[in-house]
Amino acid sequence: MSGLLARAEKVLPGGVNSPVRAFRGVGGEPVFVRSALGAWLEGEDGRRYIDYIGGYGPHILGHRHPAIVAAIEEALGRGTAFGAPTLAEVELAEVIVSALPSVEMVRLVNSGTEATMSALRLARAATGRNRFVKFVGCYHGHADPFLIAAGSGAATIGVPSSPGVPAAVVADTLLAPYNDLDAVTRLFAREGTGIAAIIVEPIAGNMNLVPPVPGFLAGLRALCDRHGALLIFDEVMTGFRVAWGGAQLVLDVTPDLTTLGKVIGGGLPLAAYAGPRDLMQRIAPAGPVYQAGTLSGNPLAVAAGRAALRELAKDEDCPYEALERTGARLQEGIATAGRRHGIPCLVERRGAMMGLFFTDRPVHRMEDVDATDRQRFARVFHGLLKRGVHLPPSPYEAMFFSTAHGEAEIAATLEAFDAAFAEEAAAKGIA
Ligand code: KE4
Repeated sequence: MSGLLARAEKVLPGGVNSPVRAFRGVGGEPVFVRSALGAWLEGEDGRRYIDYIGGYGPHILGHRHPAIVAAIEEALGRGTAFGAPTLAEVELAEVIVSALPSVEMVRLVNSGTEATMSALRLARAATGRNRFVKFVGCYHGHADPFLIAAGSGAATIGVPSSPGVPAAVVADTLLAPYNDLDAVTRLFAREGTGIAAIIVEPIAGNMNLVPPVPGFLAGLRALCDRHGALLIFDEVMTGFRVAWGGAQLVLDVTPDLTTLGKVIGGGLPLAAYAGPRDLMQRIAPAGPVYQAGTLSGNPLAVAAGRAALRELAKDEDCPYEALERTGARLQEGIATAGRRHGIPCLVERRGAMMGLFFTDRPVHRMEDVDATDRQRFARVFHGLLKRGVHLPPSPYEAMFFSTAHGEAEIAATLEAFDAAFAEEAAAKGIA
């Protein structure tokens, strides 16, 4: 173990401040990052890596985008946290409202966890019901009600349902396999009048990238309409990542509430929950549903988020069109390299997020991900890392790329994949 990790583990559980960073999903020691710029990370090890973690989502424009840096510096010149309303947070909320037809009002918070726990509280208050449906492998942050069969980091440490969460709390959490509309239909048949909401990642990104099968989300919408439950789209990851606005526009299914994060904070701590006026007006102080936050709407985070969305909203040189071109080349290049070396792999992609699975079978739900060759993922992960390409350190995490991933980064990435696959094929005696 390097001195740095040993030192970190003395004062930080696992040496990290978020479990997935500890490399438990792939083995080995994490790279401690000293700085980042564009598509590149620079490690304390003095090495440079093409970054496909992307901060787990925020850095769709690359690290230290000049417009975001300038916006933060300008805001810093006026202060950091006032505990008072600011014009900037109103303007950010107005941009979000303009981007999402399902949204009339927004509440800014500091993390995706806060956004989803607050959206659930609101749904329970609005319906007078307590039960809700989540999907195995979806991750909605670490608030108690969601920490059962969770994805993301919870899946890498083998405790998708955490100790410390009272059984009474998760008694109201109903589970179904992702993409299994029949299972949800049966839950409503059994519990219908007691279910406040369904919360779902419209494109799942916390069991790696698992897209919805045709009809799945529309089916959830119909079930909620039929039984008077609310549909919550957790777009913390997909919001403004898969398209301007988010997955709900691409997939043409309208949720009752939406949670957002990552991209809208431009790399600083900012998230949101949002929806129609009649629901959001129930939130204190407009209504009785309490939710608060000392640093909510923090001026630096709001400045970063506004700058990011301003860049993403540009028509000329549309970032989403560039990301689509980059994504198509990466996806095809990696899949081709897999075929070339006889390594069965599935490369999923939606917009600027991508999923890599070592399997020759379809992947529609968590059990399919569990059945993929996760040991191979770990070996290829390290084969890429030593060649200067840093994927998220887990077979349960999606890859993120940015507008800063240009020709050189694409070429170097595909070269590293080809070499890593060749190395894997040779090690496994694959002709
Ligand atoms: P945070 O509380 O970590 O800001 O957001 C929780 C969350 C909620 N909803 C979705 C769809 C999310 O993807 C997340 C957080 N995503 C993970 C990445 N898979 C965070 C990475 C980490 O835990 O360090």
